[in-house]
Amino acid sequence: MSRTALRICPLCEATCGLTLTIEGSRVTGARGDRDDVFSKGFICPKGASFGAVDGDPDRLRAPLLRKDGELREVSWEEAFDAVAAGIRPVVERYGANSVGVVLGNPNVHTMAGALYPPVLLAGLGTRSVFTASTVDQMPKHVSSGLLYGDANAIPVPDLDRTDHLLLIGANPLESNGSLCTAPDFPGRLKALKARGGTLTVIDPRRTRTARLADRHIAIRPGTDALLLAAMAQVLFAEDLVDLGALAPHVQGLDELGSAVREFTPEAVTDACDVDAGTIRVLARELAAAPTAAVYGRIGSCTVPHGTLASWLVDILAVLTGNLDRPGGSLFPQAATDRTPRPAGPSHGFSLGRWHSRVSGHPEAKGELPLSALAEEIDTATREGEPIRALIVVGANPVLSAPDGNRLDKALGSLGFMVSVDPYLNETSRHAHVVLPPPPPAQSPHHDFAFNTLAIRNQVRYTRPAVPLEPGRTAETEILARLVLAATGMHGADPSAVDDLVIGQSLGKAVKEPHSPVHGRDPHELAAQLTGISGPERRLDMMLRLGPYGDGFGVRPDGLSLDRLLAHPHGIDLGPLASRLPQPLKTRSGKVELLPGPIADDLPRLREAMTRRPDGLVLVGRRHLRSNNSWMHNVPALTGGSNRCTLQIHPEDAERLGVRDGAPVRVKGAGGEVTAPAEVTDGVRPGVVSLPHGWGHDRPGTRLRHAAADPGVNVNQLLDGSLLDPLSGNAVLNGVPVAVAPVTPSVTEKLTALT
Ligand SMILES: Nc1nc2c(c(=O)[nH]1)N[C@H]1C(S)=C(S)[C@@H](COP(=O)(O)OP(=O)(O)OC[C@H]3O[C@@H](n4cnc5c(=O)[nH]c(N)nc54)[C@H](O)[C@@H]3O)O[C@H]1N2
Ligand SMILES: Nc1nc2c(c(=O)[nH]1)N[C@H]1C(S)=C(S)[C@@H](COP(=O)(O)OP(=O)(O)OC[C@H]3O[C@@H](n4cnc5c(=O)[nH]c(N)nc54)[C@H](O)[C@@H]3O)O[C@H]1N2
Ligand code: SF4
Ligand SMILES: [Mo]
Repeated sequence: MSRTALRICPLCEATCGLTLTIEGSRVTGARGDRDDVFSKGFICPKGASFGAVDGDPDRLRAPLLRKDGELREVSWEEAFDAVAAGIRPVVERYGANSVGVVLGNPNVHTMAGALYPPVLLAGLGTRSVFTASTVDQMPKHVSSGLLYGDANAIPVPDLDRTDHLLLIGANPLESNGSLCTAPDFPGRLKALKARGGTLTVIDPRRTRTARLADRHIAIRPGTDALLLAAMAQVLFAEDLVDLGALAPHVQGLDELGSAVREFTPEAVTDACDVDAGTIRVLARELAAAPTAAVYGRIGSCTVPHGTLASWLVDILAVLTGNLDRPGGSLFPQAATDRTPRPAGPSHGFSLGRWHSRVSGHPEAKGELPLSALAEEIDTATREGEPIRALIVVGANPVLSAPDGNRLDKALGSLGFMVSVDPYLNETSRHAHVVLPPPPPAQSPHHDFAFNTLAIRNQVRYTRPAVPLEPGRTAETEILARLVLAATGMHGADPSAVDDLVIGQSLGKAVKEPHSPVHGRDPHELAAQLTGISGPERRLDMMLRLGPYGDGFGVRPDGLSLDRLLAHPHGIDLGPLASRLPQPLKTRSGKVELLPGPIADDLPRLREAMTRRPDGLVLVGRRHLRSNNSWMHNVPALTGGSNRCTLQIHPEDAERLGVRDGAPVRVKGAGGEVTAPAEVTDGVRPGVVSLPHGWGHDRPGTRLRHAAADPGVNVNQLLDGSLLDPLSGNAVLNGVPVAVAPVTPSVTEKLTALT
């Protein structure tokens, strides 16, 4: 007998609602939930393979503990005893900073990842914090922090209403979108065109998204900040700046105009390899469109001027009056956002409050660059202790961060490491303790992060689709117990962590004059919380205190967990709306158009204007049926065009003597890899492309399918020294490489002859 259950898909940022078919405790099918208020039935091949991802036989079932050098299954008690024994003495002897924490991408796709890492970091008090953000979107956080005073205030393109979309370094037809949560992103782009709108794509590759565009600009990688600065220059020079309703909310317009003056289209054309006339047209089209949205993603962030490019994306929106207006880019308002406080000057955003020990990288948003993790482990300095113990939650930096080989070695040298990970993979194989979370069907889901980035305000929650298998521990409980073990409270009831957070949050809320619960008794409020678990009670609290909440009875028709549970397909909260000046937390209370750190970084951009290196540069790419480093173990999602090949333009291939399908050697500052060539004019001349997340050939892993077609680790080509200085983000795109055909060895030649 089969049944169905709803589950929000955690496999990418689009957060589609799925209807799972379940037989016993096994997920045997998945289709789009037509009644989902947001995704309305959309599903992609990854979502359709939810059952295979969920039921992967290589998923770990029990905790592993290293004994005599070997990882063996143990009980949860034994595992957490080992965690406490591994971490506490390091904290006590060497201080909190000698315990590192690494948080990977899947934390934004689980409830556990949203609710417990903040408590872990606060409780440990370590500054050795590294996340996937610094190989991803940290430049956007820094840009938002500087412009708006809040690193998490990220405007998203109003896809469904815009007349003109300028899309930079993003390929949503493969990625399904990022920092822009939109189920069926491809369908929404087609709808934009169908209603007479225009799509411009800037990408060194002719991607599936670029093929949909009215105009595709194959820019030279790493030069978007120059192109965007030139567009801003044109807007000023041609008197096209029109702030519209934004005028009272911004400061520094004249200074901005002066700052971009020298970035004329003629000055940047050689560096960008885009002709000056085209740059002028791009600027004029943006200004002329009734509404327009500018959107930049991976290709605009993971580059040497990532923060400047991210800043300019929003600057162009401001200059054309498109920030904070329907059809432009808007600030979402999620159901679990904090109670909006009245607009006005605030604390602002600071960078570099402390620095990394070895290379002196400034912190950004409380984090150090993931590129610096290896050196923080393997290098002793006088400034302080190296990292001796490491807590890794849902991260595989051996494949996702630069120079995996060095990191691999560094991890192997740690006194203690714990990984919360469903797989024994390239990173978790180094752990002394592996704590496997249950598969997604056994976990509840709410998108704390992605609802703050969604193109429509809405809220959904799904309880576990199947009960926890015997012997499993919910990831929320795993992380709560990890918090306790790491902070000296090992053995306490895990619900103590939730009670602590609830007590603190309510205690704070009742003191805030703008809170609906101002002046009330926090204990009385806590007693009103519903939910069958600590995490549900926390969700209930956040919903009730949030912008649409019932305010614990103040607004009886407002949101609460009970109300949400009564709407299993979610609750629509309406289209995005203008919100300024409320979201601003700058010291001036305005959008600060030319913040000091940005102005100080412009000379570096000026220098880039004159550079036009010859030689090949490397960019990445994504495939619809893949996800970073962990989905190559699912047969249904591998094969076909989802392969780790080096894409190279026919002209470059010809010049270098590279044949389609033949192995080529790629050499970068951090090392060398060999991959089959894929000769295609889908990449522009001078650019080669390898996808990331491959290289599943290390010993001691348990990824049987992935190991059969391991691919190579593109990040081995990087040495980790290239960073965007403001954000600490790794440069992953536009990296110089040398490419050569692999010359057959004598034996190979002989074999070919026989
Ligand atoms: N060259 C290059 N490198 C890149 C990128 C690029 O474009 N080019 N992209 C970068 C980007 S944007 C990102 S976000 C990073 C991603 O890199 P990571 O942050 O390392 O994330 P993933 O590879 O998605 O998965 C990390 C780990 O999470 C585990 N995992 C899966 N599901 C769960 C779960 O439910 N709970 C827990 N606890 N763990 C789980 C997986 O087994 C895996 O070991 O890679 C970056 N690296
Ligand atoms: N199928 C699938 N979906 C995913 C993921 C996945 O691995 N697979 N990963 C998820 C994650 S963690 C993220 S962060 C998002 C990322 O979402 P996207 O940003 O859409 O990711 P990509 O597909 O890597 O697109 C980046 C594009 O930038 C281009 N590019 C490279 N360098 C430059 C440059 O210098 N300038 C310009 N203008 N373009 C450049 C590349 O050619 C590429 O097409 O996707 C998410 N969704
Ligand atoms: S688009 Fe993303 S969220 Fe939607 S079904 Fe596919 S993987 Fe899941
Ligand atoms: Mo990412």
